[in-house]
Amino acid sequence: MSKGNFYITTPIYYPSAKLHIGHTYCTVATDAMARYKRLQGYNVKFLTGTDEHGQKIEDKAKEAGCTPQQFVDDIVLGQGGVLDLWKLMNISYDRFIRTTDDYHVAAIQKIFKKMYDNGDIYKGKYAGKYCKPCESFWTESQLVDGKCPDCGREVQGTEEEAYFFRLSKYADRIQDLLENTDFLEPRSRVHEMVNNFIKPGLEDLCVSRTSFTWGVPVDFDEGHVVYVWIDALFNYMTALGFCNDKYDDLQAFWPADVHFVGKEIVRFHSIIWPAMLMSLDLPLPKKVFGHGWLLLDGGKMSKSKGNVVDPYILAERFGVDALRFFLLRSFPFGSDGNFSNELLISTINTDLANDLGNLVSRTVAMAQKYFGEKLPAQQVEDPELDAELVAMVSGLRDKYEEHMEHYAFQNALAEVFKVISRANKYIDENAPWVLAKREENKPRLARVLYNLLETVRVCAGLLIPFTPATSEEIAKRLGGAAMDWDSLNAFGVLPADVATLAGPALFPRIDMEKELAALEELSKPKSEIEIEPYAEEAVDFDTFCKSDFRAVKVKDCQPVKKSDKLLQFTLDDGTGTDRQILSGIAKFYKPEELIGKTLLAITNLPPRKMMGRESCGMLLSAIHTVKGEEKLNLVMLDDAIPAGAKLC
Ligand code: ME8
Repeated sequence: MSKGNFYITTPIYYPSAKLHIGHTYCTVATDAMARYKRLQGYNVKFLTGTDEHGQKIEDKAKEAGCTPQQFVDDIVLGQGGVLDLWKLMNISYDRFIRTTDDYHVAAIQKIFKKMYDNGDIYKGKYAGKYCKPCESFWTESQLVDGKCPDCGREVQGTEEEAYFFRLSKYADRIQDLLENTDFLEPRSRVHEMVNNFIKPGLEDLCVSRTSFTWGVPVDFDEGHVVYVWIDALFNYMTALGFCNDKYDDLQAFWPADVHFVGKEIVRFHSIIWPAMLMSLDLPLPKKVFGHGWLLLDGGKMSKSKGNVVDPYILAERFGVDALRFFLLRSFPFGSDGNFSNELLISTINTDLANDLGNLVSRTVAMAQKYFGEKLPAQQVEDPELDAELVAMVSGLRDKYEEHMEHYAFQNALAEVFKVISRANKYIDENAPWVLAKREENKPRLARVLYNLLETVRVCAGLLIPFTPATSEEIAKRLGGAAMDWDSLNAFGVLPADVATLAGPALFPRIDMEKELAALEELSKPKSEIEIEPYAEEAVDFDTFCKSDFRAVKVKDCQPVKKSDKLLQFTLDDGTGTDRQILSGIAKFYKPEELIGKTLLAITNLPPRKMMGRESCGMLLSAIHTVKGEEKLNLVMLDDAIPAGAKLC
């Protein structure tokens, strides 16, 4: 029986560049929450998607020489794109929205018109500042040192006819919502919103643009496109069927239970979004949670700063579950966290390899070594030795739940790992290898191992939201153990004669030094240009000096019939007699562009026949590869150098 519906969303991502570990962080957190709610028995709708309009995308597409639609299609659907990344990271979204989807575009037009009709959107003149990277309008007074208060970059002055949304009208209601309800969390973000944006006076918001076209057209006023944030924010409702017939889930899932968003877009979600919903008399989402950033060297990762961390590389090297786990174990979700490869590796080694991995492999290995496939049902408890572990395991789910309900992933995981450490200590206290020495201790030994297997079951079950594939594997190793929500609050769910299955280490230990060096190597910017490897064999000076390099002038150059490679050169080599050289460069040059040029030839090679014609020497060229494509340039000398001049 479902406990009810639960609707959770990530921000929809700008496909202006490939996504990095910061984007992955938010999506993994949302996925963990969605899986947790499913585990509890909720009917979950998890929405993610891409926010594809706006001037930034239009500009990027222009730079890339394609249409904006082609540009976003490549980043969303292309190899290594958004969909690929979510598949790799095992993101269990139920719906994916693209703001270029027809149903969404038509819905946004209807929504804009509704607010125009109810008087909350009106036409005026916009004169102010615009930050293109943030797609944000600012007034002079909001700028910090004349720059965008969000990202610190230059803003541009703009003046254009535009539509405005009466944000000012909703200032009091929004302030009340923020201050007197738990709509926005963490609470620290409330003070920031109220003090920085509401108290100084909420101004009406410019909600249309005429200076670019890549957006949802205002259908009743040609030339205007809808401000990208209106287009983007309403995705949370159009994806359920608001103002469209594509879906029919609005009744069941709106209002959203929680929107997870990064801290820099809390303003849009906690001021503009509820104000627009108020304008349309729609229920407000129950919660907006503003998470912190993953920082690199103390600063926010961004493609433009060139300091992004590639989730593909990390997932490939460490495994998807290890990466997911690290992101939520290492940083408190509501605050910023400093990403580093050292922290990633040490988290994997400590928690996953040493604590969890060892507990699973030691326990299963001992169960098999001492009893074969199944534990014997005859077991002896020792209340004194067992009580603490059993109590910790039995109380774990409630503690974990308390933290998860507050989006405190790190604390929830800390509770699980306290129990895992306790279980490892329990192994040492009970020394199964000593018990195994005497037959009469076998029933006690069986109970010790049972308690450990039961501990592993509960911990692995509670880890499902974080490490879904590993939890599934552990369930198999415990003979297909139950890991449903109710079973995670009880001790003694495994049958006494549980069958175990051995397997390879869940998380092999990583050699920190070696791995850091390998990651360093991988993070070096790769040139798209490849050059030929240098010769390893030395050539002695005298041999080299025997080569006769001469400047030659091209008198004539012709294609060679039946050859798509060869060009035939007639060259002035300064001797008074023409020299003929054939060269396989037809792919790179048209014969006529070479006539008159001064080239470099090696002239004392023995003559060779090619396609029945004699070639007396070789023309020198420079070769390299760009993105796998071979490039060749003939070495051209200054035309002032006379034919026959010797190069030495
Ligand atoms: O903001 N650490 O899209 P976006 C943590 N299209 N989170 C990070 C991060 C980092 N280093 N870098 C980015 C947008 N993010 C809008 C959303 S919703 C209606 C429209 C997070 O692709 C960032 O905080 O720029 C934001 O929540 C999300 O990635 C999407 O960023």
